[in-house]
Amino acid sequence: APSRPVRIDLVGVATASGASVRGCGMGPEALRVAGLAEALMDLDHAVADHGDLRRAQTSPSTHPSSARMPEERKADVLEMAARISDAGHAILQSGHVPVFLGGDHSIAMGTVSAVARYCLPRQKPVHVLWIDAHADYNTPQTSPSGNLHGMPLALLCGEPGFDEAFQGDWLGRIDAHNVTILGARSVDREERRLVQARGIEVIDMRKIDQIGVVAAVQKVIDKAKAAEAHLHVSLDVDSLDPAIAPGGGTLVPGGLSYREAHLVMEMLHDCGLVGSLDVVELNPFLDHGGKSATLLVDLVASLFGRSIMGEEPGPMEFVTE
Ligand code: 6HN
Ligand code: MN
Ligand code: MN
Ligand code: MN
Repeated sequence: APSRPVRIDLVGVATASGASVRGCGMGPEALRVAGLAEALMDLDHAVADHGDLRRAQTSPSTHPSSARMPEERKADVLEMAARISDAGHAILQSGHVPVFLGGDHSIAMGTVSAVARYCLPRQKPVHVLWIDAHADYNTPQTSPSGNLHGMPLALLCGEPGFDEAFQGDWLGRIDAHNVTILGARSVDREERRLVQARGIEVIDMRKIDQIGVVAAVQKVIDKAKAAEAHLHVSLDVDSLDPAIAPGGGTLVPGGLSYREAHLVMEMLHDCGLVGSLDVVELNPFLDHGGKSATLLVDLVASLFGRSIMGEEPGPMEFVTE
């Protein structure tokens, strides 16, 4: 995100239809309570809160703990994705920076498609930085759970195996070579095979332990900078270590530390390439006294320019055509 004040538009997406654990539909409200808008305004950004996208009716027969995904949950996800895509596209057209507050990670079908719809016709490539314990690259064939929050990247990268119901602006919008997954430590067997076959860059926790987050994030920044790309960051709360962020439905031990996560965000701020953000999978029902929500707010603030000493990060290296 640029260091100059920008206009940030918050879009809540109150849904858990892509997940099997209930509660992340309350994520947007918890981020508000934790002071997200105030933290951004404190950095001199102009913030508008668009409220929440949510379905008018939720069928009581939608049972979120079923082993296989019921058709009705799939319809929820697809309806929301279309609405998110339109809302995000309008925000980008007005020159503002959209920050999407999830909601489960299936909302990225809509958020990334909004960014692609806006950028690609303007010859602006899109690079997606997926910060997550998981790869979210399952297809309906490979998914062990049937949950759509484990599939958005596969859909966005045009993976075969999604039926006609999945037709939409998101399908195949992203080149697998323009995706980096950071923080992974739980990838399903068949999912791993697909990720490898498509050449998706995965900077997993082992790699981070070996090279450090600075080198890891610099790789992403260099790539995005060389391509003169719009960088879209999709931040899943479960990328963080469960000890510091317990508020998620699919926690995996061994995640990013408080300091690593902040450094990632500070570096992303300084690169000036981030033009849109998702904050997803926060489950206030599972959180401990707002701990995860507060941490996410601090991380978003770092991404938008908060620094310890409050100094300017020096001249921004904007790429000129
Ligand atoms: N998320 N790989 C597992 C699945 O069910 O496909 C977990 C997915 C988690 C999704 O955290 O956004
Ligand atoms: Mn995810
Ligand atoms: Mn995850
Ligand atoms: Mn390619």
